[in-house]
Amino acid sequence: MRHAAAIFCLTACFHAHANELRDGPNGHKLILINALDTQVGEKGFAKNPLRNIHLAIYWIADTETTVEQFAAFVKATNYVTDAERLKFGRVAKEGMADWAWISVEGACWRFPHGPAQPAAENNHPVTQISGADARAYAAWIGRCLPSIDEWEVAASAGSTTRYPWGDKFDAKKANIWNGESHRKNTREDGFLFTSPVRSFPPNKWGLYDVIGNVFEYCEGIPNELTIKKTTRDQVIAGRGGSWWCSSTTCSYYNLRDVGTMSVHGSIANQGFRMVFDEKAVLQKK
Ligand SMILES: [Ca+2]
Ligand SMILES: [Ca+2]
Repeated sequence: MRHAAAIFCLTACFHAHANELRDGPNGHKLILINALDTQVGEKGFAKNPLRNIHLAIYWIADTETTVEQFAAFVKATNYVTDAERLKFGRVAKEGMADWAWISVEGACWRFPHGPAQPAAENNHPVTQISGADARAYAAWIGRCLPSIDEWEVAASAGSTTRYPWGDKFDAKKANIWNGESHRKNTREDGFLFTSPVRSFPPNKWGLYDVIGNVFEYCEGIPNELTIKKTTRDQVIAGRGGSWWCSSTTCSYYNLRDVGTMSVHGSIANQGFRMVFDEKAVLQKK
């Protein structure tokens, strides 16, 4: 199997000591990732081939960006998201066929499943956020989104396995779609859509929900698309899968896959996690 062949994170990774936690801007709790030389990717995997990388020091949020945090950004800037501008977002409901997303008028970060459905709760990850919206938040807060490599190193936390806890999926450790199809969700993990951040155990370095809950935007074009000269103005990467991913549909709920989305698309399972540099951490807002 592809993941079984992965050789990842040699000794340098285990010296990262990524356990210092600090308060960052806008309520973000940040985990220190020291500079390191390591490996990411998977042997023979075109989207994310095995490669040596060097990363400078960075801080990464322990959770996905929440509704409350995004609301503070909107309050400070009067920012209008792509879904609000276009007046719709993409929504999936239980009972629909696999892959059958629909456009719902008025779906946006405040009402991710549409205005007729409950409002987004403050302690859930914000969704119906396009890649462009996530970049706008990141520019406001002082740093870009994580790179594909920064996300993978922090999410893996020194692990060489497919999931932070091992190679076998465990429904009690991440929020995905439980069931053989989207016609029915067994709710084995306790949640149909998003879950409050920190509902599941963190990885070894303290990051929550790296697998599942919301798909997390990352900067960088996956390897196979660089060949087609795709640019960051067209697509943005996504990692870790989401509440919508099931074993028979989306394969992205693991530490190695890399997806892509249209930069201005807004969907109920997409969100983001922030990274910060030293300056932002020391001069928190
Ligand atoms: Ca679930
Ligand atoms: Ca996630």
